Formats: sequence, structure tokens, C-alpha cells
Amino acid sequence: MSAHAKSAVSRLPLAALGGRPACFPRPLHVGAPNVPAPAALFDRLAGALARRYLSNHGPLLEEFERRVADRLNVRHCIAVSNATSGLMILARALGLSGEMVMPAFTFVGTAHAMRWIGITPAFCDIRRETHALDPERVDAMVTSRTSAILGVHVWGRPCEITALEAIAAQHELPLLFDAAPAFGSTYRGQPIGSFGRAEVVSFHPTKVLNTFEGGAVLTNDDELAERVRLMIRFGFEDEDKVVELGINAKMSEASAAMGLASLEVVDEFIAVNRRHHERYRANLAGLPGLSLVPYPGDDRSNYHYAVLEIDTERSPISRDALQQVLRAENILARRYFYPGCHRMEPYRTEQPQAQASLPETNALVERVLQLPTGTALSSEDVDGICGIVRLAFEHGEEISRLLPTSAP
Ligand code: T4K
Repeated sequence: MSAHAKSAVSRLPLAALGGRPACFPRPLHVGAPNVPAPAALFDRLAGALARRYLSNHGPLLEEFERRVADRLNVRHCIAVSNATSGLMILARALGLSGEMVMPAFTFVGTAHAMRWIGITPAFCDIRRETHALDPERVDAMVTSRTSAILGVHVWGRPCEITALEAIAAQHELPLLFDAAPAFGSTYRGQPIGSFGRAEVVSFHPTKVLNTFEGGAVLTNDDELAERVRLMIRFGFEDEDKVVELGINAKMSEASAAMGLASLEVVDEFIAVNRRHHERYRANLAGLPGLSLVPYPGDDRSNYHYAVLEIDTERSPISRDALQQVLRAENILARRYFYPGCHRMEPYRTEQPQAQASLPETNALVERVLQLPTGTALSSEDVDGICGIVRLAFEHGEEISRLLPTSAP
């Protein structure tokens, strides 16, 4: 690089090039929790302390489960300690074994939940447009070893539920959904939570509604619900009668208190997410090779992720260089779900052939970048983030030359 080029670029106000972080003295996280008013939580906690009833299906938990089930229009909500244990217990309650068809483009917890109980994830490719399971490929992957199909509602956008239902019905397989990020979204007018044989939602702090840690198994199947309820409390049917192999995956009263306080204001959280989403879309329009992953216009969405998709054939800066620029400004953009479950252990070693069968997944993990959103952010924060992204695009080629590890 010439001395002239270097001095031109070094005038850019970017921390990645040696300047001071421009806008954000505090880190902006992807996944900073939405929190309710402290009093709404503390009052409920005070009640739990006064009752001296802190876990094992207390009154707060019961109310939380009822309210979630009502909101999602599903018969049973069984609150659990986290979505990963919910997925494990659900599969076990259904007596599944062998293989489960699922995407590799998901949080590794989806695959681990199954592998932990001896089920082999059969990784299926996604569709570029939806980022979710490609139903045609699912159909082709079903074998005599398949015991279920698991769709994932990535970014809180429903996967192709109707098409998956048809395939599951044709092969007489249970259809399950990892709905971890999808609380508050609907599919064809019906809330996510009541599709397939069961769905599992997460209430982790990084999700639109949180219970500190937590999740729920949601189903309209009475027998399945009863089995899951037994399994999450060691198999106890009553005080000293254990009727099957169970485990501990109960949600505490403190978590339920957080859930109830958050439920009261979750629509406000979603409204903020939506405002940020629209602001990102408006501010980032027209940048070459960059798009903001949309939420469906004809359904309700929780807008909980601001996902950039970067086509490096057309963009002047690579996804990873952009992430580097943003991180230096304290904008902690993430690359979920890089590098894909199939390239993480133990799957990388156990299923080396998966690498060649997932071209869309392999391409997508190189293209997406998540920006912060949620109630921890102000509109001005969104504008500031967009300003940095625009600057990075406008000077992408020079920045890419200067950043040591940013080769596209
Ligand atoms: N299936 C899918 C499709 C999922 O997305 C997930 C979870 C699951 C299943 C399993 O659900 P759970 O068993 O967790 O209920 C995070 C979350 O830990 C994970 O729950 C989530 N998906 C995943 C997408 O993101 P990490 O490893 O990236 O977490 P971490 O610690 O880096 O936190 C993410 C960001 O959030 C950080 O930048 C800091 C920020 N943060 C986090 C916490 C906990 C805060 O600002 N405050 C906080 O309290 O996985």
C-alpha cells in the first residue's frame, strides 16, 4: 500500500484503524436482555419469599404456564429449566431413537440436545431464502433410521411448517419444532407454539422474553404433556411414587416471577424491536450487496434479530471485516450460526460427509451478521450503528486493505 493510500484511510474515524471508539463507550451486545420494571419482579419475588415456596410447581410457575398457554393458544405449557433440556426430554418422552432430521444452521444446542440422549442428528440443508430447512431435501433424507423431523424457527421466523407437516404425515413421523427464538411470532395467524407434535421455546436472557434461564415444552397432546411433566421432576407421580426414569428440569419460582413480569410488557419489547428493525432497514437501504433479513409482512413477528446478509460478490467489504470494524467501535456483532453445527464437535469427527452435503448452509454461515437490537438500545444507538456500517461500506476497499485479518 502506498503512503498516500494509508494516510487517506487513517483519517477515517474508525477504531479498527486506530481511532477512538466513536459512538459507544459501553459495549452493545447482540442478546442484551429485555427487562421488566424491577418492581414487577420484586413484588412477585417478595411473595415467593413470604410463602417460602421457591420451586417445584409453585403458584408463580402455575400462573406463568397458564398465561403462556393462553397467549399461544396451546393446551399445555410445561415450563422447564432451559430449551435444551426441554428438547432432550421431549425426544425422550416420545421414545425417539436412531436419527432425527434437522438443520445444521442452528444453535449447537439443538443438535447437542439430541446427541446427548443418543439420537444422531441427520443434518439437512436449508433454503437460501428462508435460512430454514428445505422441505424437499428433508423428504429425500428420510430413511428407515429416521425417527422424527425437527424444524427450527431461525431468527423467530417460522420455518415452512405446512410443507414439513405434509412430509412428516407422508412418512408417519413426528414433527417437532425448536421454537427457541420464536416466542411472539405467528404462522398463518396462529401463534408459534402449537404446531407439530410439540414445540420448544427458550426463555434465555438473549430471547425476546426471558426467565433468567428457562424454556417451555408446548403441546396439544395430553398424554405427551403428562409424560414430559413426570420426566422433568424425576418421574415422581406423587410424593414417593416414581413411575419412570426422570430428571430435574424444573423452572424455579424466581424464573417464573421474571417470566410473569416480562409477559406483561413483552408486546412493548416487540414494538421496540420492530421500530429498530424499520430504522435499520431505512438507514441501510441501497448499500451494495447488503440486505437486512426481512420478517414476513403477513404475520406477526417478534423482530428479535437484526440480521445482515452480505453478498461479498457485490459488497466492497467482507462480512468478517465489517464485524471487525463494528467490534472495534464496541458494537459486538455476532456471526450466528458460524461455522454450522456439522463443523463443530462431535459432529465434525463423526459425520465428515456432512460437509459436502450442505452447500447452502456452508454459504450462509459466511454471509450473515447479527446487529444489536432490543430494549437495551435507543433509536440513536441504531442510527450510530448504521452510520458505522455505511462508513465501512463507503470505504470498504481501503478498510479491507488495512485490516490485517480481513481478507474476504
Ligand atoms: N435452539 C436454538 C435455535 C437456540 O437459538 C437456542 C439458544 C437453543 C436451542 C437453546 O436454548 P437454551 O437452552 O439456551 O434455552 C446464546 C444463548 O446462550 C443461547 O440461549 C441462544 N440460543 C444463542 C443464540 O445465543 P451464546 O453462546 O452466544 O451466549 P453468550 O453468552 O455469548 O451471550 C450472547 C450475548 O448476549 C453476549 O454478547 C452477551 C449478551 N448477554 C448475555 C446474557 C446471558 C447479555 O448482555 N446479558 C446476559 O444476561 O449463546
